[in-house]
Order: sequence, then C-alpha cells, then structure tokens
Amino acid sequence: MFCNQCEQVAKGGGCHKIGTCGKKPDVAALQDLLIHSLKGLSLYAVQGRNAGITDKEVDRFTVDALFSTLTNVNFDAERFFTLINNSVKLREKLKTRINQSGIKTAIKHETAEFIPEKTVEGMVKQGMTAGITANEVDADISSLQQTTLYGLKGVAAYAYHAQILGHTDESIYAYTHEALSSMLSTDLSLEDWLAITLKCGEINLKVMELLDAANTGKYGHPVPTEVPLGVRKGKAILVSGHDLYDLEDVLKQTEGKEIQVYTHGEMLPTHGYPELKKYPHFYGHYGTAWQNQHREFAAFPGAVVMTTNCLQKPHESYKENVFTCGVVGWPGIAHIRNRDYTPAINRALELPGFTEDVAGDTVMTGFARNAVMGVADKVIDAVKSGSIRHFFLVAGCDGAKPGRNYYTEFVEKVPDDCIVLTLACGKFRFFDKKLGDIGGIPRLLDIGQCNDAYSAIQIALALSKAFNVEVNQLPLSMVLSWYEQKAVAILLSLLHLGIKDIRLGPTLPSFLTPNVLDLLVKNYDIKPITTPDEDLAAILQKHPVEA
Ligand code: SF4
Ligand code: SF3
Repeated sequence: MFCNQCEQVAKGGGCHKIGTCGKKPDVAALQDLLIHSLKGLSLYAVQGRNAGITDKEVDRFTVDALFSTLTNVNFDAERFFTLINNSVKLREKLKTRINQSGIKTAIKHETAEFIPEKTVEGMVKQGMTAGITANEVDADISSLQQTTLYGLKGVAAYAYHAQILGHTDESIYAYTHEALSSMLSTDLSLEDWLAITLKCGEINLKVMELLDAANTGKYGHPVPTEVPLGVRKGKAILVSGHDLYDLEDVLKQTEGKEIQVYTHGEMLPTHGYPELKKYPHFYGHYGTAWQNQHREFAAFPGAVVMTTNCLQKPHESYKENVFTCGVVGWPGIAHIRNRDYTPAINRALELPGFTEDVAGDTVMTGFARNAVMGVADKVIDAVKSGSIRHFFLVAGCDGAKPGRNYYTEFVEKVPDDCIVLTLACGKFRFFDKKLGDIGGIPRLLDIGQCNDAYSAIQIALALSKAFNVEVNQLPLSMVLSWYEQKAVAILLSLLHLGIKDIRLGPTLPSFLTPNVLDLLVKNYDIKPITTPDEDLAAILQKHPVEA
C-alpha cells in the first residue's frame, strides 16, 4: 500500500505496511481502485455534460464515494467492494444514455473500460497498482494531482452534508468530474495543474457556502451559547462527526425517551443552532477531539453515533455501543440504515447511562458570522480605539502526533489585547481556557466546525470592507493545523482568495514536492509553524500597534 493523504503519515512520506490511522492494505487498495473507477466514470460524466447530459445519480455517487475514502471515514472492505461495482454500473448506464442520444462514446482510455474482478481479493490485487502515484508524470505534476485529489475529498465531504439537506450546485459536480478525469491525462503542464488545484479551492469555497446555507437555512443562524461539559443523570447517546441532519434525527427519535443527547468532537458547535438547541434533552458536550475517543468512548455509559470522520478502531470494551451512519463504516460495527436510529436508541436504553448529575465547567460556542457581524460596530470601534490590537485565527484539525501542543501554548501566549477566533476540532487544545473579554467581546470565539471556515472568511471580508483594506492588510493572522483532506480543501480556498502569510503545522504535507512548496512560498508566503514565541513575535512585529 501507499497512502500519504493525511498528516499522520508514517515515516518516509507514506504509510506502506499499514496506515497509522488503522487502514489496512486491502482497504487502501480498494480505496485506490474506487478512485480509479471514479476517474473512468468521470470521463463519461464530462463527455455527457459537454453534450448537455447530466445524471443526478452519478453526481451524488461521485461525492459519496470520494467522501468514503477520506481519512478515518470508512474501513470496511465490503462497502468498498459494493461502491466499486456501483461505480462501474453507473458508468455503463451513463455510457448507454450518451450513446442513445446519438453521441459516440469512443473514449480511448483503459480506465474508461475498467472491469472490476468479481471478488474482494481480486479487486484488492487490481487496486494495488492503481494508486495516485501509478500515473507516470513528472514529480511536481504528481504532487499537484495529489493535492487536487485530496482537496476533492474535502470538497466531497462538505458537498455530501449539503446534498442530503437538498442543496446542490452543478458546478461542484462538473469540477469534480473534470478534475478526476484530468488525472488520466498526460499532456497537462505544471501551470495547468496549478490552475486545476487552485480551482479546487474556489469550488470548496462554493461548497462551504452551500453547506452554510443548508445548515443555517434548516437550523437557523448559530447564536452564542453556553454548553455544559458536565453530565445529567440518565441514559445517554453521544453524537460525533459533523452531520447536523443525523444529529437532528437522533434528537427527534429520542424525544420523550428519557435519553440525554451529548455532542463529541466537531459536533460541539451544533449547540448554537436554534432549531437543534430547542430540544430539552440536547444536553451538553462530552470529551474532546477525535484522537481521544478510545478513552472517551470507553468511559461513556451510553451509545455512540459516528456520523462522519474521525473514526478510530473501536476497542472491544465499547464496540457494541458504537453505531456508524452515512458513508462511515468499520467492519463488524452496526450501521444505521434508512435514518432509523432505533438500534442506537435501544443500546442506549440497555446501558446504565450516568448514575448522577455531575456539574462541570461550561464553554461558549455559536460565534458564527451572523453573531459576530451582529456586533461588528463594537468590534470595529474596539480596533479603532486600540483596545483590540490583533485577531488570530487559530484553527484546523487536531491529531494524535506530537507537536500539537504548539497551538495550546500559542493561544496561552496571545497578548491580552488580542482576540482568538477558532474553528474545527483543533480548538480542543484550548477550548476551555478562560481568556476573558475585551469590552464585552469574548477573547476566544468559537466560529464552528471546519466547514465554518466559510463563516470565518465572511467575517474577514466584512472587516476588510469596514476598514477599507485588503484582507491581507487586516490585523488578522492565520495559524492553522491540518490533519485530513478537508483541511487541504480549506487551505486551497484560502490560497484561491489570495490570503498570504498563513502559518501551517504541525508538519507540512508530505505530498508537496520541494518545487511545489517553493511555489506556494513564493506566491503566498505560506510558512511552517516554528515556536509560539517566535511566531507571535514575528506576527506582532509585522502588525505594530497603530499610534
Ligand atoms: Fe496513513 Fe493517513 Fe493514509 Fe491513514 S489516511 S494510511 S494514516 S496517510
Ligand atoms: Fe477534525 Fe477529524 Fe479535521 Fe472537521 S474531526 S476537523 S480532524
């Protein structure tokens, strides 16, 4: 196997024997084969689209299948076996439709005719030679192809959440198919690939906007909300991942059943949505980020619903309590079908639940764009008067590898006259710190999940308009942490917007060649994190307090 798509990559720039994430070589090969088959499907999707033929099933399938291959989503070989077969069935169906419309589909590419083997073992063998590096192209072009593929997986994740809430956009599917099919071409230059890669950022911005509209349209705009970290006596369900629709279903289906619903990881910001927070049994937040789930799920005395990434191998002690849904999967773990959470609810009723109320700390969330812009005048006045000196967006993924304490220390060291904006699961390094406020504006503002990077961008754009300067001239610095491919997509969105001087850590992606990295440094001044002291000093020196 060879996989290098996340930050947890093994030594030497790739996972070769087994994934650090727990992905086994058979699943890695099947994921590669699925991507290979999607490229073949994409060839026809592009041809069809050029002739005015689109297929909703193909579009949705492409998104679901890509999302399934994102880090910590699906580890179940059987599910990939089915996905690969479905991909080829859809390809043939689309081909027939195109032919029937009088257009000849003589695409001369082996991938366009790919026939999967009939068994999982056979497909695994086929997949072993189908990885991203199988393409015989220049190393820098391959690096940009990998960046695009990983960005696309992030795009697919967000498109998936939006599409199940009924929000889709043709341009997202069109780009996805074009980019996937372009990976089969050998005559595109480095410049062509740079354009395709940056376009992924543009498309991701659109898809995050779509998801923002889907979430706020259905659940209202988040409002600042105090979330308990303690527990309430009684039966319990813990919902992890990112999907608001799944959470809503759990809340609806547990109504009147004396079960308290808790959030885990990236679900924390859902407490701010009016249409979710109205449920009296939607109690609080339990635990921290994904990499602590072995400890936290084992200690949770109820059922756990995993709506998306990041899933780790469920331990024996709690594996009967875990339920996956949507594209998530682990072999032998119960999977929720048809949005019916009865199995998880029954398990929660069997388990002891919490035997007593335990008061705990609280944290604030819900500072998405609407809430922040609602106090824009106050914020602008505070900047003008000098009471707010600088904004830091300390955001991104959390992870298991060492080095991430940088972000905790960084936030601790941010001077008292600065505001920290945060989003995504990296916040759990500092989410419960009491940073106080500046004239009533909290110094730690949780904007939301990783996809709420859209909200952060809107806040930055509104500030740049108010101060009549470019975003890069604002007293705002981005200190980001990445782990999986959604973070790649978000980073590409920031680059597409021309945002410079981003600090990225804890390590740089191993799929960037020195030349591609050099290109990013030259064009965007992107830099690796160093130490909190050094980075803070450099940032604040560049943005001195106005006299
Ligand atoms: Fe390794 Fe990350 Fe790939 Fe898992 S997803 S196999 S940890 S590079
Ligand atoms: Fe976290 Fe997995 Fe990336 Fe949504 S839950 S940010 S790592």
